[in-house]
Amino acid sequence: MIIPKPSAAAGESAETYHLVARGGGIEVEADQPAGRFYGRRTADQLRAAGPVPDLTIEDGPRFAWRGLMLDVARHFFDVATVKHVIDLMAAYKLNVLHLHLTDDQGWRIEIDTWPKLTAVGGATQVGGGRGGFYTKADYAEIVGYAAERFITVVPEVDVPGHTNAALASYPELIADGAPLAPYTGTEVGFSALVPDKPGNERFFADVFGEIAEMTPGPYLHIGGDEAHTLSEAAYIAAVTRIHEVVAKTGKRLIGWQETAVAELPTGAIVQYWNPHESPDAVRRAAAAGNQVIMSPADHTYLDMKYDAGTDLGQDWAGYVSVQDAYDWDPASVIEGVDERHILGVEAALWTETVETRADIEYLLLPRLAAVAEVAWSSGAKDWNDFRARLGVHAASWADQGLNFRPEPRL
Ligand code: TNX
Repeated sequence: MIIPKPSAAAGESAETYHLVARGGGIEVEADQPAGRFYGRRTADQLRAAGPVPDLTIEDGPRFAWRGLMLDVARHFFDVATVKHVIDLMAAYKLNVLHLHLTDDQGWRIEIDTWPKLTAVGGATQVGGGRGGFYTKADYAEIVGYAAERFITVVPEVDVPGHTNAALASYPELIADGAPLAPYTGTEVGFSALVPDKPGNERFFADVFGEIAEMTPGPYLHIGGDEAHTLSEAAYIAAVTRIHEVVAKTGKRLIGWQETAVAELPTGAIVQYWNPHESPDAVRRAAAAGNQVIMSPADHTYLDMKYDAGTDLGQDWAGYVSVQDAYDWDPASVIEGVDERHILGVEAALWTETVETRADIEYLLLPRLAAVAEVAWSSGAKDWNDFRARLGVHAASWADQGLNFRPEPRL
């Protein structure tokens, strides 16, 4: 039986719903369309579990931000595949698709004023394949498909590090001028826009300006991770400048945890990810009123292997079993970063090892359902109860022909 845990937030947000099952019929009531949508998703799960007993559910989310990040830079995924991921998210009431659109291995979004970003930077990917990119029309199609499912798309252009694809496209403007080869490996941290190059200013303004125009949602993600070749001073200067440029677009800024070493503008959001680094700067940012998105790699990095026997994936943050993805509390990850500082939870699928739709499915299922429950439910979590409920999901994934990972002890 799949009965969502009642949430403390029930009755308080546009996403809450009331569900009544009587005599096999199910009725959903909600104040707002999003709540109605989520009520129907719960009804889908109830029906998938077999004959529906009489019951009443009052439900609403613990966190406003329930996300999945998809890296389309390391390997490119076409619009149809992204829509498929959106469908999986919608089934579990996730509401933010964060697209990691640029990295060393590829630039995946059309920018009219800098056409070589996609012509050159978009033409390859990890392993040397053809890569690809989204035209503005493709991107609008993704944004529209997501919106119909109450999912906001958050674009990430990762700067100033993770920028080999951009540097190789315009070496004379934003790099040191020497020709740069496309990068098809999987190292991180070796690239950065060269400070003080005259092209940087226009690059930031044009790119973030066009991205903002393509984005009906309120957020822009500027990346900011792993710029290891820059001095701390140069890094802070770059991030501060980028913040100023993005502020002009009127969008709300998000950056990976590294950006918290800079002075963050009011309203900027920090995304925590690396359990190997000190969370001090994130704690300071939270204390200063900046909200935090929780993506601790040891619980939410769904590109980590499930265990030693998993072919796909990485293991730098350890293995992430289904239980690891389920059994954690976002408000207990960083001392001093509490419920009131946390905007929400986001899973991440980096794609260095991920090439196909089937690969995506295998790493997401069942762990995406686990992280989704962490983000949604404020009831006490019980791993054995979740594991038992997963059996119903697994049967439905099998019916849909999805390539999920069977939990050994379901
Ligand atoms: C760390 S998470 C990265 C990514 C890699 C990922 C692989 C983050 C902000 N940076 O560049 O793809 O690990 O797990």
